[in-house]
Amino acid sequence: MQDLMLIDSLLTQEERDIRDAVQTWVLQKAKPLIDDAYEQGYFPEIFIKELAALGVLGATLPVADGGSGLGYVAYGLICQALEQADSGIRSFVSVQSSLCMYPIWRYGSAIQKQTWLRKMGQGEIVACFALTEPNAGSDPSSMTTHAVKEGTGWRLNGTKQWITNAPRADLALIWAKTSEGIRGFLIPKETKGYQVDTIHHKLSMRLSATGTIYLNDCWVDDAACLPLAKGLGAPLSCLTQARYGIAWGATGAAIACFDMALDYTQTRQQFGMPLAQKQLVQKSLADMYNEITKAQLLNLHLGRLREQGEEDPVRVSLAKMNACKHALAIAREARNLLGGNGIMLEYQVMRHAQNLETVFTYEGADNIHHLIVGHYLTGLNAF
Ligand code: TGC
Repeated sequence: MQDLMLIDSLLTQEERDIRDAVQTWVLQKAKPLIDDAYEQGYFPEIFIKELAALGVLGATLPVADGGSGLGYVAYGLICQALEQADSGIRSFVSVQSSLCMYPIWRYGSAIQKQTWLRKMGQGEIVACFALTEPNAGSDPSSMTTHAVKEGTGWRLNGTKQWITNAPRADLALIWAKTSEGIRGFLIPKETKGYQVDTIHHKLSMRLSATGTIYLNDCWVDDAACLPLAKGLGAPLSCLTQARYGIAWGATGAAIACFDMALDYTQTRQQFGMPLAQKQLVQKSLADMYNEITKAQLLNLHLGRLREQGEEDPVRVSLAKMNACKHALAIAREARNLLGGNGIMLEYQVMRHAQNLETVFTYEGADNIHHLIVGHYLTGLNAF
């Protein structure tokens, strides 16, 4: 995509290099497999080791803890480049990095960090983050999954739903109510009483493995509990990390749709000229480009603030809300510009539009982010 506002000049050489490396992987390795994987509904296993080799798992964590020591802007650019391919690939990386490695790094014991982080960064262990339940989505405080202290450990019961990576995960981070508030438990898949079902028949995010987790008298040792995670703020802090990556990722999907629409309308001849010569088409393209540019600048500014230690979940909500809303509109408009061809898998835009329906809703539905921003603006809690 053209860089009218010279956004590249705001990036460091290291940031451009990592983005370009991910874009090259997307073009050479990911794109050839995506259409089939999307249609069949599976996540190509080979991606896991390749993503690890690129250094994108746990990208912002210190190298000593199994990460790549990159800044937030570099991580954002990674998410943007990955979602230009498919939201499912960015989701895999988000869950592994922001929702699983981050909490172990921030809230885990030294032994938990040593046991899991390096292997997760190398793609040897895949993890999932289980907060949402069939009856506790936007309101995770109403979760019914609970852990009861028993001997030298905890006994867990409950059900978690819509869990990305769950069918493939070697390890699950389960959030459960305890007498001490909400706590996080690291549960290997072999643990007795732990069971996963794959959610089939999705019409969105077909490249991503999504599951339901059942905990039936699942007993784990005290060592499985994240010692520093106490209360709902802990899982929500992980969601802040993931939502930040989603803002960049959704913008990447929008870029892919814009690129396709621009290319298509420049080559498709109707009424004796390229579609792109029509005023209505140029207006659409200019509107799409405008929103992408604004989202890129907002995401970049947010990333720089975070690199300076300016953490604020409300800012992240604003960026997630903005990027998802406009990316979805751009994907739908790209589908419109491509006419009948827009519904075909080979033209990508419908796949992105389908994915963005999920991205718009998960890890904080659009309405939730509006209410978070509304709370900030008015001081009044509408939840
Ligand atoms: P509230 O009283 O506002 O907050 C409780 C405590 O948490 C703190 N906090 C945050 N901390 C860090 N980051 C954030 N984004 C935070 N939001 C709140 C808050 O300061 C407070 O701390 P403290 O110390 O005072 O206790 O909690 P509430 O119950 O009123 O809820 C507020 C609300 C609605 C905004 C929150 O519940 C929310 O964000 N809901 C949306 C939940 C969501 O995003 N769910 C998706 C879960 S992801 C998943 O499990 C499946 S999808 C992931 C995958 O792809 O697998």
